[in-house]
Amino acid sequence: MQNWLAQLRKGYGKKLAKLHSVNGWIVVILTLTGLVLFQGLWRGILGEGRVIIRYVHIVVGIASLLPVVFYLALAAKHWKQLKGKAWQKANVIIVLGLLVGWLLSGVLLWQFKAVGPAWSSTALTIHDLLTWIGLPYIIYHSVTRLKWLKEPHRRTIKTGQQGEGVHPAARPEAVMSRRSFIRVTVGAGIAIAIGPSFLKWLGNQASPGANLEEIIESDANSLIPAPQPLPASSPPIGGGSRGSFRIYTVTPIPEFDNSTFSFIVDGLVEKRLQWNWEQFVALKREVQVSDFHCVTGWSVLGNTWEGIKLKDFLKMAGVKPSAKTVKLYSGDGVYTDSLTLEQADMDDVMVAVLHDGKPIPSDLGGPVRLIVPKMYAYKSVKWLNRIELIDGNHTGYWEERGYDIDAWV
Ligand SMILES: Nc1nc2c(c(=O)[nH]1)N[C@H]1C(S)=C(S)[C@@H](COP(=O)(O)O)O[C@H]1N2
Ligand SMILES: [Mo]
Repeated sequence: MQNWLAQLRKGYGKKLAKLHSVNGWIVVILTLTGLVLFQGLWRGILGEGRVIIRYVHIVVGIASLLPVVFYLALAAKHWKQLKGKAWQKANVIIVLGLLVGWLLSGVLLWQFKAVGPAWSSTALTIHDLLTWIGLPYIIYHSVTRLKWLKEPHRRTIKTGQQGEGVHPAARPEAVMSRRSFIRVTVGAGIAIAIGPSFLKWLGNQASPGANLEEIIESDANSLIPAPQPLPASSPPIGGGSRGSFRIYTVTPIPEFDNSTFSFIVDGLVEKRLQWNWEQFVALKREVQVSDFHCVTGWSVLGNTWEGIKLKDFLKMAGVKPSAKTVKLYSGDGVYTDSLTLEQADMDDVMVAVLHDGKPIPSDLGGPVRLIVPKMYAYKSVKWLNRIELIDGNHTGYWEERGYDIDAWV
């Protein structure tokens, strides 16, 4: 051990520089892959690529432990060297804190099945928060230290061009002011680029209710008449949902009106069924309260959903003995998923029309979405418009792209 440490400390300066650059590249990879995973926009574009990117993010994230451990071996010496340089010491602590925080919360997210939704949602909030703090910090740190900013002849371009006319004594001042000008510009640039998304994220955390209201206000569907909530829905017996939905879609968000909406049950059934909106909204509905969990770590708890049980649709249509699987289609024309007959028979699997007493807005899969509370939400098909009974298996959109077939929470 002693030998190993001594060995490591040889060529100390070079090692530290190497460590810094390896760590820098790790951060770049994690930033790029992390941003892609965070941005809902990339879901549809990348498809299967998203699962690979998630894998890279996890592997590189775990590998980021190595530079931390190597650094700790060199830390004592480095610390002595930083004597009196408070800012540089602070920088080291901030970067180490970020890396360790990201790593720990990341491991919880990676192991979401083992730790359960309560832990993974806390971990996701911490992972996001560290990113909102750490990303601007690291960008600032890197940009203000770029070589071309540090080279004296570049830094002093203005004073240099003015040539002999400038009193030498004026130069250091000019250098300083240019330097702080760059820092302020970089800082402002980062704030402008990242600020709005950060404030939005912060707002969602602080008041998910206001966020939901905004989503409802921007509902692009126009279906008449609006579904009237049952007494259990309004006010919602669940007391109102807690947490905020992240809007996920793999296509542009579809919109529906009375002329484009239809709901079909077909395939291996005794009687094919089809409704238009006026007929569909007249179906007798029920109310349930349940939690909603996404595999990526976020949850919305205590949702009061109002709709029709999936098994009631199956009863109405009459399932033929040869049917094995319930295939579920989204009105976006792309997304599908499936349940076995046994799973579809669960009491809380619901074709939902209202959430907390209000029509489900287009962003959240309205006018009609599926809810499978006991499974991860990729089973909860948005814009549900067709239920087909089939005799084989069907691999859903995300399962096809690497998600676990076993979606049980
Ligand atoms: N049609 C469709 N349904 C979908 C998805 C989708 O991209 N398209 N994403 C699924 C996933 S992974 C989740 S977590 C939830 C998200 O629901 P929300 O966008 O209402 O928050 O919808 C599920 N159903
Ligand atoms: Mo999800």
